[in-house]
Amino acid sequence: MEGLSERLRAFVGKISSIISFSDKEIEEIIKDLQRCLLQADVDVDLVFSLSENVRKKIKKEPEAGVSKREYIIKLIYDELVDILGGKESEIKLMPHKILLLGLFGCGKTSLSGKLAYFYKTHGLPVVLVGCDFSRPAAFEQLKQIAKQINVPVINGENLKEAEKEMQKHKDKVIIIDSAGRDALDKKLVEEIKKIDKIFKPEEKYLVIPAELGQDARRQAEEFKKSINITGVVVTRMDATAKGGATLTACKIANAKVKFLSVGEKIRDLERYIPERFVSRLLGFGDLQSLLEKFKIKEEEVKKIEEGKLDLNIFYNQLVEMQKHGSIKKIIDMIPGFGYLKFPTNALNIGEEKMKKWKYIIDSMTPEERKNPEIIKSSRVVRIAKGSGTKIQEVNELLSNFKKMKKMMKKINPKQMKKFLGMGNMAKIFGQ
Ligand SMILES: Nc1nc2c(ncn2[C@@H]2O[C@H](COP(=O)(O)OP(=O)(O)OP(=O)(O)O)[C@@H](O)[C@H]2O)c(=O)[nH]1
Ligand SMILES: [Mg+2]
Repeated sequence: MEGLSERLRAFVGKISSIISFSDKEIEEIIKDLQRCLLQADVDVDLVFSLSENVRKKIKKEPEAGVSKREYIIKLIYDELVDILGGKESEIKLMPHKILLLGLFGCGKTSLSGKLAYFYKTHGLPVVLVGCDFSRPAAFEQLKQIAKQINVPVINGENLKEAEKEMQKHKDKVIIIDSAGRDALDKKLVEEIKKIDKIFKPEEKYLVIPAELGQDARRQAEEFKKSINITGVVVTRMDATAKGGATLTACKIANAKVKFLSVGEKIRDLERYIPERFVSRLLGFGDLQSLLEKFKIKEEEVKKIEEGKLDLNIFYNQLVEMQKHGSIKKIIDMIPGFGYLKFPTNALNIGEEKMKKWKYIIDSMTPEERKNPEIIKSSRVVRIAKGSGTKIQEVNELLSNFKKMKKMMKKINPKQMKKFLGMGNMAKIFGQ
């Protein structure tokens, strides 16, 4: 993965050093991004559709409080997350059966042990089942692994008997290792179907080595068609630069990647979370704080939409609004908002007062900030004292907050969604 990661980090570094984003610079950014991905063996069509998406969105003006540079990096981050699988896919953290499938040497047997260890460390008991009948040594290999992590193992040579045995382990995660073959031929399909019919596993994971790159797409599609897999595990992520291409190929095949194997040791398994993966690719530190910023804004929007305005949000929104001049003028520009009779004088607050309000809010307990309704007179006195303000000033803040909350409730959610872009109230007021 090093190659792709290094290139992407250099690319993000370059964006950070750009001062003005003219059309020429923007084209240059898109070309650089294409180059990074194509060099990492990502499917050409996918790279071009990603660049089209970026091109469409990149010229949009960022929300207030977000710089163009931050906006562009977040945009690229989102698009990368999308081609690498999008939303993290669920795994079952409860007793269930998992059948592992895949061609020769893709890492099924070692994965059985890694998964067993993973579920054990999540507090779930595990049993391993050996269903590789092609080599006499296969069951021995599985037994060794089971011994290493101290879990029971069932010999699946006689499927019906093994199924009976499995009945005794209903409270466990049952992991079934199967035989590999050179290709997904008729015999392999038949064998897997038989196991599937008798054991009825809830999950059927196709195991794919990361070095497959773009070819993973065909393999995932074939397995999906003949065996109806429920997910993919990509192994040997540590051993090749093609991991990114393999993951995007799975996305094209519409096969959800559940885990990544990143080494030969029993602990070398991690859940696949596209967002985390992209964060690592792009470099953690900087990006984390940037994402945090967007996340807080998104959460604010959600709370406002649900009418759960609290004092923290109220204050942040006021700060944003003060940056946008006359609120009355802004409201008048939005169709349908005039009738709401916004208490605009309650929102146009001078710098001095904003400072005082900040002291007041800082003197409240987290509970009070979240739930200002609990602030009755004795608390008001304490807050005024703590913030060095007058009781009237605390009451004024609380009354403005109430007005704003009431006003938010009058706006219908559709209207709200439309105007709350990335989450600052200034957006409702148009700008
Ligand atoms: N570096 C690295 N090696 C791995 C990883 N996963 C598996 N291997 C190695 O790949 C080789 C094959 O692994 P197995 O688990 O035996 O593969 P298999 O699919 O069971 O093979 P067959 O049963 O013969 O089809 C072993 O040498 C493993 O140690 C990984 O994530 N990273
Ligand atoms: Mg094996």
